[in-house]
Amino acid sequence: MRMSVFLMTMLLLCSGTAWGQSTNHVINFFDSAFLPTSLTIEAGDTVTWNHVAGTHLLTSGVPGGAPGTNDEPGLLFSAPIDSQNTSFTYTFSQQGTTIGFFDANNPSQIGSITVLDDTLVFDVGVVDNEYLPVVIEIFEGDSVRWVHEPMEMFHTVTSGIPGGEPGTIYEPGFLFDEESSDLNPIFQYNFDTPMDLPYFCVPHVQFGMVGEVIVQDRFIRGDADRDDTLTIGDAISILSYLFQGTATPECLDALDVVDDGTVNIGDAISLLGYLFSSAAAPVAPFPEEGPDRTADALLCR
Ligand SMILES: [Cu+2]
Repeated sequence: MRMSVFLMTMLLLCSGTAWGQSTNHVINFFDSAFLPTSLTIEAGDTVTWNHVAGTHLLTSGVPGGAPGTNDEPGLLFSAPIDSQNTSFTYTFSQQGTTIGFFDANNPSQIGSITVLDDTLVFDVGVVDNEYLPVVIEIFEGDSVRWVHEPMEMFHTVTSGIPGGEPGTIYEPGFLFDEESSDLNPIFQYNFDTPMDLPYFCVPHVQFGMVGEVIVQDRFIRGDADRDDTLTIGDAISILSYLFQGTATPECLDALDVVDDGTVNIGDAISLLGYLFSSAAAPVAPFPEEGPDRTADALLCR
């Protein structure tokens, strides 16, 4: 019963986030105002400003904003919005920033777009003398929150392994050593570098109370050779892995160009189509590096 409540909570937490799909947001220009004046969006979303009435000059930044920053008027975009030019669309990829905009024909009209970053917080339950799930896969920048269930006995969340080599992440408590109890029911840790981190409960490790956090590397989809650009070399890398028995790449996720959870010849074909015959671009994370939030068995290490 407790287990199913916990799982339902996890599902609810997960379903609150839209993964992978970009959304278009609309702002309407009226005669002397635009609405809404501010939006909070996800990286990769687009915003379209539409003409309803008046003659406007949509300008990024803030009036008198510092040169060389996103506040500089017109640095990111500048577009007339009037009866001839009835809409303008911009894609926001700058994570974790707020970007201003205003009407240069009426500079008291200012607005802003806040772009959320794409890190997430994942829950691990500390329940029935177990960590649940035992293994959790996240991406660098994400956080894990260990949640001690009420009435559960005293545990610890201790990084490393018993007897692990000193000075490494395997040394007990090298990164963290926290109690998980009714007095300290939540412990949260931010993982900012890729690693495979084992952890354990000091009183119960001999009964098998261990867990693992797999912190994956952010990647660009299609960038099979991890040089941060998409070229024919990436398609060759995919084909070499499939047909020539080259070593298994550390970031198989990057080879899964179409994000169907497997690496196959279709990924190479799709990448070649994008590079040479204007076929569709790879799905996110692309063109910026980022996490892959679709559930599949492929990892990026
Ligand atoms: Cu324990």
